[in-house]
Amino acid sequence: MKKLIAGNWKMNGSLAANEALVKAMLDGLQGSAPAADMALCVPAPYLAQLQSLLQGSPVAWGAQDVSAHEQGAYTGEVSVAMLKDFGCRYAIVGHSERRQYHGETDALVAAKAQRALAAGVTPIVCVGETLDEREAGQTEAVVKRQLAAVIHAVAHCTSEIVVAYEPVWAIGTGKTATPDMAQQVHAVLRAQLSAATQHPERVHILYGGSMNAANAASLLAQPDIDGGLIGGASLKAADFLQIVAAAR
Ligand code: 3PY
Repeated sequence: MKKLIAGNWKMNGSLAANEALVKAMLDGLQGSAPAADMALCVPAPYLAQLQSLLQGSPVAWGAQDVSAHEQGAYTGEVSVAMLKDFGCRYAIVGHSERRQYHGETDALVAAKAQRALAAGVTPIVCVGETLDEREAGQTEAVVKRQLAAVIHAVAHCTSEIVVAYEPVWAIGTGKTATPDMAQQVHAVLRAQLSAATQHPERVHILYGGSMNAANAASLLAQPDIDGGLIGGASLKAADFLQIVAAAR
């Protein structure tokens, strides 16, 4: 299985900056097949722009969230049908910033994952512990609880999700889990997936949380790290491409 390197632009970008960034990435690929599958998850207003810039390229695109509802009176929400209209292949669900600042629960994240999958959009399901939880020895229990909610909701489609392990204490802080620390948690997640699907090897388990051009190779060398969900470094074409090259 090819690794997957997905950018999470978070709430960054402008029409002009996006165009320059995406063109620099595509130029950097020089028409050759990238070493890893690539995707960019961008703010919803820019999905049309990304569709027009990336269509026909080897880079997929997606959203950073999706509504758990199908349609209707949900002001501010974006439905999975709308994401499909703009060719999205992926939707991040349950990023810790949404769990933390928007009160998203395991049940809501599971409902979003289920909604996305049912419409053919691959959910990138984020799990991860806070610093307090890690220090209290709860890392394994927390990530298993978060993933269990999604597995329960998507049931026999579990092999079609992407999982991203993002320790909350490593997000936007510049701190990264060591490759060993990350691998330990990835192995726990793989074992949990094995009990839920006959094809646990099909599930990309990405590491996220300050993965960058300097630390990508050692993280991606771990047996259960199948790619990365990249924050800040996905806003720099050269850094993002270096991470992709490290995923070979
Ligand atoms: C990070 O790299 O900090 C992320 O949160 C990626 O999603």
